[in-house]
Amino acid sequence: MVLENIYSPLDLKKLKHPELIKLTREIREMILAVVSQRGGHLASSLGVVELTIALHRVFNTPYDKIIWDVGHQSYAHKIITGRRECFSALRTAAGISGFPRRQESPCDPFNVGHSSTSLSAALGMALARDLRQERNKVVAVIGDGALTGGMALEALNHAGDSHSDLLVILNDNEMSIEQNVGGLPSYLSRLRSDPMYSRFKEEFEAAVSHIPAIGKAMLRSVDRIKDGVKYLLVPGILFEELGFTYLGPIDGHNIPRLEGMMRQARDLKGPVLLHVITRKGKGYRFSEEHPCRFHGIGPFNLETGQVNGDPNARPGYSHIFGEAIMDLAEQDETVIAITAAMGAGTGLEQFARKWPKRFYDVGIAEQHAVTMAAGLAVEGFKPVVAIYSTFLQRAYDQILHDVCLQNLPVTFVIDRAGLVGEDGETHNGLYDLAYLRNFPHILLMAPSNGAELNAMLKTAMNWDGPAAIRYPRARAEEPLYSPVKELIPGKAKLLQEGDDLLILAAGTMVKEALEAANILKKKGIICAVINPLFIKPLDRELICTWARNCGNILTAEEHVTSGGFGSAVLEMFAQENIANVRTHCLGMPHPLTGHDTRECLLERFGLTGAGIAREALKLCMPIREKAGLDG
Ligand SMILES: Cc1ncc(C[n+]2csc(CCOP(=O)(O)OP(=O)(O)O)c2C)c(N)n1
Repeated sequence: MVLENIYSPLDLKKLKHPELIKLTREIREMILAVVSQRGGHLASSLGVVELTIALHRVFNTPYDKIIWDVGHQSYAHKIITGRRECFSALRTAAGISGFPRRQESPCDPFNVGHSSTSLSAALGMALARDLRQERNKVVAVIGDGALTGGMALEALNHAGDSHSDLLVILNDNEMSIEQNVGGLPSYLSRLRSDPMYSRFKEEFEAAVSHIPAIGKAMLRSVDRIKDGVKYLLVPGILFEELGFTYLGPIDGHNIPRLEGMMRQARDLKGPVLLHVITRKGKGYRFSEEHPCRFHGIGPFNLETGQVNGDPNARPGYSHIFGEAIMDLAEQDETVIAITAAMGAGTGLEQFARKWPKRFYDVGIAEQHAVTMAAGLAVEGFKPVVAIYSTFLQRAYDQILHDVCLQNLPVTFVIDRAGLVGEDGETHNGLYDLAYLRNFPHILLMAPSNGAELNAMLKTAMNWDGPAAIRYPRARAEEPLYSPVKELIPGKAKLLQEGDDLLILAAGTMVKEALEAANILKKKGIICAVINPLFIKPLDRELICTWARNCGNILTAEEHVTSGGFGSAVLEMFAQENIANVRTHCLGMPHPLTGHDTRECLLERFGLTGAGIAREALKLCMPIREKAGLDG
């Protein structure tokens, strides 16, 4: 084994080529063994094994900084940078994160998880180095998908102009999670298929610079001619026009070639972009054939490539949404579906197949998705924008400025709202209520089962203004479909009556609240339970009446406690002068760090039937004492 002797990147530098080839195999085997057990981001990590080795042989981390965009492809980097022995505990509570984290290693200079941040972060580090007059190198590794994100383009524009030494490695595997979107990927594809320019450029420069004595000066003086030639040979020269020296494209699985080009790039002045071609999923048949399915995957069988799972399990909320929107789109041809590079994840595959002209995957461009939806809405269409809660954070201003302030009928379908589990803190959807609740005109809904999701979608589509529906990364609760009745905005549902305690449970917490009420009943505490359905507007009359009745109120939500549903209830109580009640809000602490399964985290924060009952008992202590229930 070569890998068992690798404790740090320094150990890589002594290896000869045949050992490096062995090492690539061993790293891939380790990634496959662990991800098939624990789940994780497989295809992207398998694709960059050679690239990672070459980077760590040419650069000196942590002195030099390597910033991985998104960070889902960083498994080989983790294995090489001192985390080999704990790699088997990847994405577990006690183990390492699936993404680079500064808290984990000095070789992770920046925390990541969201796309297209690497260039901005790297430029910041390069500028800091320049200000301090230091000499370390800064490298950003960005995929062709992440490069389409607005932030990356903003950073390219600025970095080219900054003249700071910065190496951008464009890891081009021709894929985002799904097919890439737009003009930039087509441009890259032209570069890939036309190596003539890069060959010419290298040969030309080598030939001129070897002319004794005057070669280097001549190279400078023929720059103008060279530019003219470039225009003849390359359709765009986009990166060079932005101020980068463009190198490549080169084979990203050929370590000597990678190292050679990286050394050349490292020694150049100013911003350089090295275009590297890799194969997503490289080295495992199933992930090479199905890179999208193996982008992020649960535990699976290595032999068959099949995901372990219960075929009879209830469908997830994303699936229920995917079906519900089909029905609505059938009845109303103004319904448009929009996703930002997550068509399959959000359940829109069927829609895309049936109505390709009414489906827009805009790429990793959440802000653009929202304002484009606003444009469609102004023109009389009914856009439904399906984005994960955590990524919708990107579009805060667009939701306010372009949709809500104009009161436009855009429906936001907020998937993965709540805890996402193993992907950890960068991916949790715990802030959407807090960032949306104060926007004007918007309806905010949270279903507690599949049927409610159907009804909410219909309500949103018929609401003449913005609406949002949040639901978790989870199997949908029953009933799944039942007759789709439109809801009355702001009308909550009283699920059961009681005098001792009112439980107000949003979305996923409804089931847990009912379970808690059962537990409490056995202890002599009779609870009223309300499913608000709408987080905004709240059903003031129903909630305040039952709050006054019960005196003790517990709110529960899969969201941070500050600024969420519980906060909204407390504000309402203050506005309605509801005094002499005791209220406790259950939710997530802020900030929530680290990662664990969704179930374990719910348990840890008391967001289960038993947990809610426990809090309720504390809240109701005076009742218990009065009734002599203790002891
Ligand atoms: C803001 C944001 N939107 C969406 C995602 C989900 N996401 C994770 S990786 C990825 C695709 C990245 O493609 P690329 O950069 O080409 O990397 P590859 O996986 O192909 O190596 C997407 C859309 C994200 N992480 N961040």
